[in-house]
Amino acid sequence: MVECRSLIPDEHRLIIHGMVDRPLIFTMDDLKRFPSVSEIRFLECPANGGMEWKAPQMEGLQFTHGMLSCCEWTGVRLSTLLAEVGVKPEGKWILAEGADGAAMTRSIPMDKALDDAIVVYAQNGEALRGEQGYPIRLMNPGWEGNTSIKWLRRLEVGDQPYYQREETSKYTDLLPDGRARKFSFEQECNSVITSPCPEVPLKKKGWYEFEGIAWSGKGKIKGVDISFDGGVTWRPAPIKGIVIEKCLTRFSYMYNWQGEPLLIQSRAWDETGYVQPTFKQLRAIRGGNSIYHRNAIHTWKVHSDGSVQNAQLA
Ligand SMILES: Nc1nc2c(c(=O)[nH]1)N[C@H]1C(S)=C(S)[C@@H](COP(=O)(O)O)O[C@H]1N2
Ligand SMILES: [Mo]
Repeated sequence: MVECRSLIPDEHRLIIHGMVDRPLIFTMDDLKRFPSVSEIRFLECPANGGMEWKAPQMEGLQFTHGMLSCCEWTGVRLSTLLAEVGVKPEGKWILAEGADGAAMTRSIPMDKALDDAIVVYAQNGEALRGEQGYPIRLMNPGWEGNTSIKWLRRLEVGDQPYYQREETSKYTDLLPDGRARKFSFEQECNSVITSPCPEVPLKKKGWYEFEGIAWSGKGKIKGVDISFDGGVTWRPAPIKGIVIEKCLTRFSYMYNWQGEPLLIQSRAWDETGYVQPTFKQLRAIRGGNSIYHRNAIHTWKVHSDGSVQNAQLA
């Protein structure tokens, strides 16, 4: 086995500069001396389900909703580091830069940086893995995953957004009138039924616990409804376990299946009152050119043999 590691933690540095009083270079030791926070948060790529805007294409939950995770992140609040360097009054945006070959960059508004953004060095109690940004990454809770820059090496404070590739040609949504939605940071309320699903068919008649997950980048999940007839009628699905803001939240519903075909859907809403839209409602405001931010109510078609298929209703 060849060990392939691009960064040595002892040598890794985070530089914070630009419109600040004291530009500073932080070593990993420096970062670990600051007070730490540990928070459970989901992380979702805004392209999750992006193949599905035009038609159901992907035969499986992993491919319609799999760009999503939830774990405990540990690190230093970005606001703590910014207090150390002293942001000048004109500092309103931050360019976050990774140390990968692409030196991936995103512009982060100062409000988020001073709110709940974290420079993380651990995930589920162990050092970040290489794929997740070792030794440090930016974590923007509830925001599109693309903004959580891995292998973080530089933060530049400026007075306006930097309009980098990942926020112009990518991660914008082309609307029907030709304008583009940009800086669409928040991952809006979404949910999906995880069992049954194409990978988890129904094997025989009888009682099943239909299960799923719901999440919102704006806070806590308040409730979830489940439908068995493609959204004609809805029943409340009990929430399971602890509800944490910006986290995956479980729901379930006991169902006695007797071989009838079903169109199963879940519809979640969050503490802001935002309700997950139908596909029709989402298309009415975004059109059909988008790739990102497809948080519409999802449909699985359950056939009488128990197999489950990805479906879309007009
Ligand atoms: N430096 C750097 N950071 C990055 C990326 C990258 O290519 N380079 N990919 C981004 C994208 S598009 C997403 S969705 C998330 C995925 O994070 P995960 O692999 O921990 O799920 O990381 C983001 N951070
Ligand atoms: Mo992504």
